[in-house]
Amino acid sequence: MNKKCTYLVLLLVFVMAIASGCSTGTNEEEQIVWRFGHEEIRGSIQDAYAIEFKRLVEERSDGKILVEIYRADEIGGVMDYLEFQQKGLLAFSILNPGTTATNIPENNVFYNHFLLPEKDDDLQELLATSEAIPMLNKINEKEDLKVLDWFYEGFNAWTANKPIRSPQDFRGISIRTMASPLIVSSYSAYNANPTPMPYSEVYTGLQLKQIDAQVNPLFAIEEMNFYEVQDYLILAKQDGFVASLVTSPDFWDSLDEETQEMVLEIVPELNDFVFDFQAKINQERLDIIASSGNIEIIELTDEERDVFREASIPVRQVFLNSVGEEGAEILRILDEDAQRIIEKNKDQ
Ligand code: 6CS
Repeated sequence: MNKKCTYLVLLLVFVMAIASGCSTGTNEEEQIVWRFGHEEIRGSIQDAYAIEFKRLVEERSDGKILVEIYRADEIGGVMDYLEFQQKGLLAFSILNPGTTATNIPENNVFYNHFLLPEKDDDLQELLATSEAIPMLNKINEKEDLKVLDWFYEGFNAWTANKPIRSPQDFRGISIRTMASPLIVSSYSAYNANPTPMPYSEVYTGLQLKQIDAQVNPLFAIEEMNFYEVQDYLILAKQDGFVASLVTSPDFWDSLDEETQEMVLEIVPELNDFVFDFQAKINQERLDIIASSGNIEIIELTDEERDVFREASIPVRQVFLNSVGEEGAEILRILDEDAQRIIEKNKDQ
């Protein structure tokens, strides 16, 4: 959606209320509306999270608060959603670092390849316990994003129109990535031509062969139909898709203590819910992709992954160059904690 259009739609949507939480109704009981934006389509992981958030908030506020969900591209592109959230035009949003790191480079920490644990349970433990997380949240708060939750949507897989088993195979391949500069650098380091473009244009881009490959979690590859227009699905487990539930500090501070407590009680429940949901839906959708007979699935061997791991090492410096001392400390702590958790749980 172009900027002019976006703002016209927004004007329509928000003309009745300037703040993210507006009141409706005239009688004794005023109803409050919270606008909730996310980056994905109906049926996605972010949508399941938003629907569960809506259900719990409406139930626990005894219907006093109504949550309105805005999905991908309904009132703008993801960068618009980031801007609306920072300005408090949305009450809550789900945004991933591929979006927020264009403004807050520290959030790219999750997109350092071969950093996050491969096992879902280890990754979940890392997000729940690492001291790096509150440090990262502090940085976000300075940029008008209050992070309430970081959650996992599954590992990122590649689809391509030719088999990719080594960085050599990426030569001449235009791979669509999100706009975040670190993601772009990661694929340049593998010899590919990273080509950022909006999520909603990827299917057509692949179909028209404007791009040769893309990277996303399995559930997204299925629901966006990317597997229909690609020949190979490559599982390298190089990184994971971590998203955040955010609000704006001003909106948060405007809530009374009881409402804040209600949200803070709901968030860990949502985190558990979405962790189980992502495991289920990613497996189910991998099965759909596999049984379609449309695409060959290649799971890289440990040796093949090691070659990519090696090629990804210099990109850590790209991350370090984009952040200050605090960002460097966040990477150090996250890496150390990930290694410790992997080692501790290795026999489980
Ligand atoms: O690739 C993207 O741009 C998107 N991928 C997912 C799975 N969620 C939102 C994001 O915009």
